[in-house]
Amino acid sequence: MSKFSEWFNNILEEAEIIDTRYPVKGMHVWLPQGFKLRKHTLEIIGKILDRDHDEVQFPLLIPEDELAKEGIHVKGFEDEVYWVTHGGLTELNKKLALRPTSETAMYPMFNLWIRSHSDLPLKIYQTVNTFRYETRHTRPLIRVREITTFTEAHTVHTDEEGASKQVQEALKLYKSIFDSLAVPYVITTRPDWDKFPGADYTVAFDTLMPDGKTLQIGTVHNLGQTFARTFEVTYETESGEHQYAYQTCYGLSDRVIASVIGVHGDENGLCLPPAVAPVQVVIVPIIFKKGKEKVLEFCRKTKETLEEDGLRVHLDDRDIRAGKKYYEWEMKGVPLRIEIGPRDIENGTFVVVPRNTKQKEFLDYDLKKISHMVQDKLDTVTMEMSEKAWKAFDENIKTVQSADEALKQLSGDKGIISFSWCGDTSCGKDLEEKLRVDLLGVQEYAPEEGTCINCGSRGKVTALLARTY
Ligand code: PR8
Repeated sequence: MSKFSEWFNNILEEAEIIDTRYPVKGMHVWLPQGFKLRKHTLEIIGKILDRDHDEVQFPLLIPEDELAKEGIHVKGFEDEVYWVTHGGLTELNKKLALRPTSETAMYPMFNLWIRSHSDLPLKIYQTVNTFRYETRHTRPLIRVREITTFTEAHTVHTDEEGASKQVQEALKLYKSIFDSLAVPYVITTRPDWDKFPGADYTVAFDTLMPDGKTLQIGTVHNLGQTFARTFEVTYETESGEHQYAYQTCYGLSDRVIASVIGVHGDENGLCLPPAVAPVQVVIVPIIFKKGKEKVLEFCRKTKETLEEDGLRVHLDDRDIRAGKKYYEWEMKGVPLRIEIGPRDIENGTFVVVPRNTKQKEFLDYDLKKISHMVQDKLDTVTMEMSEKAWKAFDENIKTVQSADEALKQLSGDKGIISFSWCGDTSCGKDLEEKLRVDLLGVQEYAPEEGTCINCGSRGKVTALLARTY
């Protein structure tokens, strides 16, 4: 196990995010702290999607014949599907699949819903659990067999242009989601051999974990007309003709939360962006025998005021050493600590300590302005976390001129490697095999004039490769 894996597994337990001891491989229990983190993350995702998608919910079970309808799609998922074969003791006439994703659950319904061009575009999403019998090494949140926060959006358009515009729109939405979480990313168009089963093309977001391996944290697929033809998703044009629609879909998973934990964490534990932290501010009273009640009263009033202004605050008035409290809340990743002691009250000040820098600062205590001041500090924390994460990320993207140089880089710090590629499938696959890496894909807007680092012919694109999760 790598050092990062060990850190990751320990922090999930110590910070009470999930319990991995559930007796089904790849399926875990969300604990109260983790559930809050999950809830706030989903709120961000939901808020952004709600701008122009409608939320819906489809059943978990998909009839075998629907799942099997789209040949390429089912081939891509056939070894990952869990099946329900019995209802009690009765064998079912038709097996039912636990959804690995919901195209084949939704599109037969789209066939019923969509009649005319005026029904389009259709843009929906749902946040549900999906099941994939992953055969590769499972890891909590990163590769699970029950994905518990699968947020899948599905859109339908009258024409090709509508679908490709939607892909760009989805990329924008996902950028703003990851930006809110201060998680850096690269966006690439996946090579053909790695696209979503049934898609015309797939565009993916990848971030970098501290061990130098990339994690795919979101994907946007242009489905063209493949599924529309299979499921008869048609509409009537203005002139009365019947046409197949164009579709896209895009999805996020528990990996979004894994990336927040992995990207920002440090040797002291979690470091959570304020937007998703279950507790945004912890108040630690500095108590001496004398004046204890007064300090507590100040702390309570501060908590009340901050909460009234919409912040998530915890007052830690346990009768234990302040140092022990600091350690615990740092480990849990609370973005800001406030300390109030008798001397602060005397001086009309209070202390703030941001989790990301741990630099103590004295501020003037004014109950009327305190929420504003604290919010300001939290905004600074978000900005600094984002800057730090992007800087580390950018430093780990290296351009190489040869396959040997790529190999050397991968055996050291790993990270992401940018290189000139001819774009040929057999060359790309050969490179993947030789270097034991994944070709993430082609970077957008990066036409390249160099020489392909593998076959030496003309480089047509700038591509990225990395060791991946
Ligand atoms: C679709 N259909 O399904 P996708 N554990 C955790 N996260 C995972 C796992 C796993 N086992 N497998 C995939 N993901 C499309 C789009 C509806 C929505 C995450 O696409 O198969 C990955 O981050 O690419 C992936 O980008 C995302 O789910 C969507 O899955």
